[in-house]
Amino acid sequence: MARNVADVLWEMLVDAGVKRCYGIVGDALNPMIDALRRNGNVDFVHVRNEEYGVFAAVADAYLTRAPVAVCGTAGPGVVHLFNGLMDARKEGAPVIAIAGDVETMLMDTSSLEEMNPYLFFQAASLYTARLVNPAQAQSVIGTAIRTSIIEKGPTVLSIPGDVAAADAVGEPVDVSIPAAPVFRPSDSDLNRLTDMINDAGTVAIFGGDGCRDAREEVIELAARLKAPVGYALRGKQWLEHDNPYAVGLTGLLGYGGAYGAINHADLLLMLGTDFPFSEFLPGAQVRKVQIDRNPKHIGRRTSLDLGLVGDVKATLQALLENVREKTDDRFLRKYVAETESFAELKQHYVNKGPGIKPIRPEYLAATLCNLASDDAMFFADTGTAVIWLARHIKGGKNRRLFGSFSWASMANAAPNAFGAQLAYPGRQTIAICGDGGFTMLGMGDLLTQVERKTPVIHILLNNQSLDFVSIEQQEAGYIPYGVGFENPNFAAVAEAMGAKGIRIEDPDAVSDGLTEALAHKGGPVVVDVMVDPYALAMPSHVPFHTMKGYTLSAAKQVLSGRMDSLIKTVEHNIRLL
Ligand SMILES: Cc1ncc(C[n+]2csc(CCOP(=O)(O)OP(=O)(O)O)c2C)c(N)n1
Ligand SMILES: [Mg+2]
Repeated sequence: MARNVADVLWEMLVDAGVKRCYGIVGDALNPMIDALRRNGNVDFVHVRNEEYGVFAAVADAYLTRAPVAVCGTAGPGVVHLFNGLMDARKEGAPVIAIAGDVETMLMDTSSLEEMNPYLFFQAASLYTARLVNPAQAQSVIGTAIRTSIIEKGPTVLSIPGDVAAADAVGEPVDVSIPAAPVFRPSDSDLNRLTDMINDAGTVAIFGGDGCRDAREEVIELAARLKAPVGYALRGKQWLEHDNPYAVGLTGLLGYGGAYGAINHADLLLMLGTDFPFSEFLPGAQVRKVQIDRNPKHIGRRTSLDLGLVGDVKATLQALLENVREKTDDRFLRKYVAETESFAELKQHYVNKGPGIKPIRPEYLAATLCNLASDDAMFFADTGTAVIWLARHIKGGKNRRLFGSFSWASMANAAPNAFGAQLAYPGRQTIAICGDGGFTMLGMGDLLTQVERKTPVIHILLNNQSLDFVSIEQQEAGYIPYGVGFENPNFAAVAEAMGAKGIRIEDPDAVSDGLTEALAHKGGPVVVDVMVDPYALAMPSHVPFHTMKGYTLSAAKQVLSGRMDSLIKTVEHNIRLL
């Protein structure tokens, strides 16, 4: 049998490091899947929903930094890829989508399952190509691979079945991926930055995911400048653990002294962060410098005194050669002390947890954190799970914390954890899921996990509501509406699906239930935990409009006769309000 275009595709993807392709087959993809089978080097991960496959691929690609393929067949299969590809774009994951396309003779005739991939993928994809001629293959596949890896995001190859099955043209080509280039600002800009730092009385650092490879340099700079280090959620796992300069997170999930430090320093260094909540960043009273490898991030969240383009690691390495040591550490000590005192407040429901029913999610998360292994990988659904992950799951050198932190889609945690488990078989992998998120996407593909025997531990926050939105509604001054639903016993559902199910209703059972779940081998576990739907988390800094919203919502709830739920919220959170 002659080599066809689909063979070329898999040869090149394997050459570039692709080990898995998540997706669902279909007419347009059949020649592609047949070539994958013949190639033998790519694990085809047959999922029940393409979207689950892409969220799995995002975590797989983000954690391993290797490209991961996903596929969906023409039309509806392709459409199911979209949400996950947006996530890949925002989280910076090299995912290559193979989108089935209608036969070339049917293009632009509005035929069955036809759609225009250029228009459809425009918002998500860094590069979209439609293969209409076998002679394009090497060049467009190479471009998709290199773009995805170097620019860290999704690309799309839209391939009609007839082109995939057509004879290949030309000889096999190697896909050579250059190692990451050294990328830093010019010497003259670095000199300006050095002068600004040397002139400043107090300096604070605020870091994001761009500090992934620069932890040592950030800590060295903080030590030199006596600078408190705050972080965005995506910076937490790189900057918080074992860091005496760490002062917590800012934003609505915030804790510790980060907000104060960032807003009261003479000079703020924003490193590798595109933190979107501008109201938590200082105004003109603080001089601001931003360093990021992506020029689009520079200056779009707040005004800057200096914006530099480069990798945080390479930039700080160069900077550290010239920047002078500061001796006064009072600013640093003030915000480290504030962080320590907020930590006590944060512990309130953890300490009281054993005696409170329904179970406080703080207690659940903190217990999970203590029982999990040092190299556990944690994933949180968008929803209240992210709050508890941010506040009560401690990172570590070998721990990983991931979620849909920048795209903020629901239902990401279970597929993220599945992808991570395939990438790192046997490593402890924990998905903290909302009941809304799990029933949206996770539950159907629990069957995939049962078949694959992936030992992912799903911790379900069973609060019978879209709790995060309920909090948001109250924050904005609305009466909670459209947020409640009824649940089955998820442990029983899991057992019926062939997984292990554990139901926890009492705080006394939390520790044993989690211990049992963490020790389970040979397949997925679902821990169905009845948690307090009225738990809410206040940030360390509460913006005025948030307080105003709560007061307004409380007033409306009283007037509309919903005093009961209001009393419950207040009763349950009296220490935090
Ligand atoms: C796909 C999608 N739909 C809707 C939203 C808006 N949203 C954000 S969090 C959330 C609630 C999540 O509920 P659940 O999974 O039960 O978690 P909880 O907050 O209750 O713990 C919703 C509806 C979203 N982010 N993504
Ligand atoms: Mg919920």
